[in-house]
Amino acid sequence: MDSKKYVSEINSTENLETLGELEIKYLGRNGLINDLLSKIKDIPNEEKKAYGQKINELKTSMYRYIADKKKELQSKKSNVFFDKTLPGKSYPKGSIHIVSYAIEEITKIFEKIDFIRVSYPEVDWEYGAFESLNMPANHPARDDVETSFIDTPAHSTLGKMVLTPHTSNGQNREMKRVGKPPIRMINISKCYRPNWDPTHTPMFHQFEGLCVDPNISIVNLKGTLDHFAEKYFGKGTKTRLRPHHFQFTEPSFEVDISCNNCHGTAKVDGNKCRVCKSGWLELGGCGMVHPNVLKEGGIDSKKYSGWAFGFGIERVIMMKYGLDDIRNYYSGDIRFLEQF
Ligand code: FA5
Repeated sequence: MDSKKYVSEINSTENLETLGELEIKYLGRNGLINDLLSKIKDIPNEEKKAYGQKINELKTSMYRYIADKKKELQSKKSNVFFDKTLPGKSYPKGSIHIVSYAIEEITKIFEKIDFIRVSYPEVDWEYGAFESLNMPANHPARDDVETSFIDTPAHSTLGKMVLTPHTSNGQNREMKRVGKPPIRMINISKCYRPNWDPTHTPMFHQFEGLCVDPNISIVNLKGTLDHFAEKYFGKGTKTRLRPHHFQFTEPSFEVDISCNNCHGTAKVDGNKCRVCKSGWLELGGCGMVHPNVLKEGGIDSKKYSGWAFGFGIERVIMMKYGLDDIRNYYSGDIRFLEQF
């Protein structure tokens, strides 16, 4: 081959792509060098040695020219002018989900006052979800219209498997785990109920507080709720208890917090507050742990007393930011989620 031809071809290449093509053309599996080597069988024996040497020299020379050209083109590429003053490209930023963020905030508030964060199963036996909580077999919440049952064989003593409708199933487990009070639990987990409207989703989260020790009273409960309300919703937020009924607490209450929009006055600029209409917003349920629940957890109800509460995470977020439809949290609509 005319050596001038390949040298000028290689030297006149202006980019790495074309050089790559030339490398294949000369040195590739079906390239010129291999083609010449395959012809060695047709060369007379006495000329074979010289022929082979010539091809090897050609091959080495091609390698060298290609390698030199490659270096030259690469160094040209890295010398391309780079303007440091141009504005950078902005990439979309991710953020943690509004519910995960609230879980972190709530955990921190309770950990600071010595509560231990636990997360008990979201699939449990009827015993944990109802029986251990003083809820007899005929309790309406145990109906399959209210609770989702898992289609597996029932346990001989613990009953059927359910998707837990509340985090109160953690009470019995925590009493048995700790054994001897003091107990200060904050149980955060997923719950399931067949509901779908602006304030209810089939899957939601609750956080459940449980405190058991000697001489624990409603005063401790109210103090803890006030502390949480101020830390989570802001200074000056108050709580109030209204009598209610739960099977697992006696007495039982519903908890309200003062509305941050009207500061509990029910009026804004002389008009009815559009957020609460009454000065108060409902947070969830609470009460003094029923003696039967303590007994079932292996705790002497004559020696110890306790309180418990259970609130919806989606609900507290709604109240904090003045949102009106919790279904948006799970819509996957980035325009809604990226606001937080
Ligand atoms: C209970 O679930 C009781 N276990 C709470 C409790 C615990 C009382 C300990 C006493 C002692 P309730 O059914 O009211 O209570 O639910 C509590 C909160 O969960 C509600 O206020 C609401 O914020 C939230 N919640 C209930 N159902 C849903 C749902 N489908 N979607 C979103 N949040 C819900």
